Amino acid sequence: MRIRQITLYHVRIPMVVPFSTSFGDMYEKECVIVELKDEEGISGYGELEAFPLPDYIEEFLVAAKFIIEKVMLPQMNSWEFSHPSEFQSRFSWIRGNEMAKAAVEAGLWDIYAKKTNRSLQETLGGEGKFLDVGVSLGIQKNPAELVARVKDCIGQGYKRIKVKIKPDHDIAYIAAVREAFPEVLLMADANSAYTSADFDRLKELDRFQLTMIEQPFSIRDFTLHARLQKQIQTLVCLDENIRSVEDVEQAYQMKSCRAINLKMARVGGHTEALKIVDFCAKNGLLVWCGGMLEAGIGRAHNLALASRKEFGFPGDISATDRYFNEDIIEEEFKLKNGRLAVPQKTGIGVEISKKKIEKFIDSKQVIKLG
Ligand code: OSB
Ligand code: MG
Repeated sequence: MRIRQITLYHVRIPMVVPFSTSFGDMYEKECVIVELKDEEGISGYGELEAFPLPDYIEEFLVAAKFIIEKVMLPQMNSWEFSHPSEFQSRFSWIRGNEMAKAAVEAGLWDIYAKKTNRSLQETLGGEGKFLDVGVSLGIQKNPAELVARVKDCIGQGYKRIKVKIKPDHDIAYIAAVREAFPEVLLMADANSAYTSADFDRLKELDRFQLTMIEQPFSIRDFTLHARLQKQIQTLVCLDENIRSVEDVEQAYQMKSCRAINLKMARVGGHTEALKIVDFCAKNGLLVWCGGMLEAGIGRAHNLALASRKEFGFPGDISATDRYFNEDIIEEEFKLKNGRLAVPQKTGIGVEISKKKIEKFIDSKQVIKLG
């Protein structure tokens, strides 16, 4: 296979409610939809999930877009591949920049699935028509407000609730939710907001039967996470730290965590994600699918991957209406009994809506390859 043309659609989609984390507030989903076209005119789609600022991890949107446009694409001139996994070795010389790589690789997987007449789900080894999913709630003004939002999500059928925390917006909030909903699958995500000075605070969270605490410490730390995991019953989960299967191995060797939030965008694509899934399954780490407030293309990719049976826990893959009034694909992901349908058509199984993209577009570039 050969890629002949690439289109980059830079879009900004307003969010239904702002999403507040320890690193900032998000009012819209700004991302780049990558459309690859091969020599037979088949299109494959990926979504660049890097955020506008380097506040979640180091990678950020214009830098990632530059890497795709000015660094990777010129090197895809006359590049032939027979399987999408070849992309990883082709671009292994580019350090980091996992989200840029994941966006392009995702398009190749979509084309490959379409050419072999299979769904992406089947291509990635997933199964089942529906998937249990959870919801991730941003930091709220006060505990009562959080309880109200949790109640609403449980009412809608979500199977698991994640609550964003930061110092001073943690124990009272989690205590209130746990008191109101003693049975709900509940977890907390700190997005690296704590330091070694906060150990006692974090240990206090151990009494709320949380299923896990996600990434309390800094994005390169394995040592403090290991020290915490030794002192609490609750699983420590790593998110920002994990960019490759080697990072998962290091976390495992150092006992830094017992669970992995897997975002294919953060680890450079499906090829690396599959290696991580395999490593976790073999070594008894709980692996589950995280989210980046994806638009429709990214969500379809996540659903296909998360339908692999190794994913033992409902992911951060909520229905479209939890994020947006309108998305950039024709379909809407709707919650049914706390589950989302995994697209079953060939490829990613969803269609870009050029009309909807038009509403949200910032800029569009078409690049032809030789
Ligand atoms: O840490 O998992 C995270 C959103 C933006 C940035 C980081 C994270 C998140 C989420 C939202 O928790 C998950 C989702 O619903 O997409
Ligand atoms: Mg997280």
